[in-house]
Amino acid sequence: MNGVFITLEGVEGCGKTTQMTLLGQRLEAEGRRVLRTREPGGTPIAETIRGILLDPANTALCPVAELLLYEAARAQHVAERIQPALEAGTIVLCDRFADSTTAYQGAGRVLPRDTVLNLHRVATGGVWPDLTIVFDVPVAMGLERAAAVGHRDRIECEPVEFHERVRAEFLRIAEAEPERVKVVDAAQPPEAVAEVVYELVRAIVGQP
Ligand code: T5A
Repeated sequence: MNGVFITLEGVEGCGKTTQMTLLGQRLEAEGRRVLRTREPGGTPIAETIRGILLDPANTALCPVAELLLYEAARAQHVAERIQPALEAGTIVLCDRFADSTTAYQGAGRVLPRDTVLNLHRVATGGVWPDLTIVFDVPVAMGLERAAAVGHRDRIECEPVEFHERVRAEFLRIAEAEPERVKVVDAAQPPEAVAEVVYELVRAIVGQP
C-alpha cells in the first residue's frame, strides 16, 4: 500500500482529537492528501455501532460483547475506508485504533490479551499503523479536561482505577514496540504538543 497509516491514542481527555485537527490542517496545507477518521466509527455502519458502545444507558453490555462490537466496527471501517484510502496513497489519521482495544478491553476490562490480539488480526486483515502516537497525561488531568467538555459517555463513567490500567497499558505497548509507538507528553500546551507531533509525523511521511 502506498499511503501512511497514523493512529492517535491515549486516555480520556488527553487531547488527541485537538492534535488530529491541527496535524491534519498542517498536512493538508502542504498539499498532501489526508483522511481524518475515528474509532469507533468512520463509516455509517461503524457509527451506528459507536452509538451502542458509548450510550451510558447500555449498562448491561457485557465485556465480551463490548470487545466484539469494537472489533466489528473496526472491520467495517478498515474494509470500507482505511484500506481503500491507503491503497490510493492517502495519509490516514485515525483517532484511536486497535491499541485502544488492547488498553480498554484488554487491560481495562481485564480480558485475555491473546484473545484481543487475535481479534485485531481478524478485524484488520493485517492493516496496521505505521506510526502510533500515545498522548500521555495523568488520568486525573485527562478526566478533568474531558469533564469540562460536557456529557460523560459509557466508558468515561468507569472508575479511576480502570483508566489507570488503560494508561499503564498504553505505556506498556509503547515500551514493547518503540519503533511504531511514540509517547508524547500531552500535559504541555496544545501548540507545544503539536510541534512534537509534527516532527514525528514528518519523519515518516517525508518532506512535502
Ligand atoms: N474505546 C475506543 C474503547 O474502549 N475501545 C476501543 O477499541 C476504542 C476505539 C471513544 C471511547 O471509546 C473507548 C475510548 C473512549 O472512551 P470518544 O468520544 O471518541 O469515545 O472519546 P475520546 O476518544 O476519549 O476522545 P475525546 O474527544 O473525548 O478526547 P480527546 O481526543 O482526548 O481530547 P480533545 O482533544 O477532545 O480535548 C479534550 C478537552 O481538552 C482540551 C480541549 O480543548 C478539550 O476541551 N485540551 C487541552 N487542554 C489543555 N492542554 C492541552 N494540551 C489540551 N489538549 C486538548
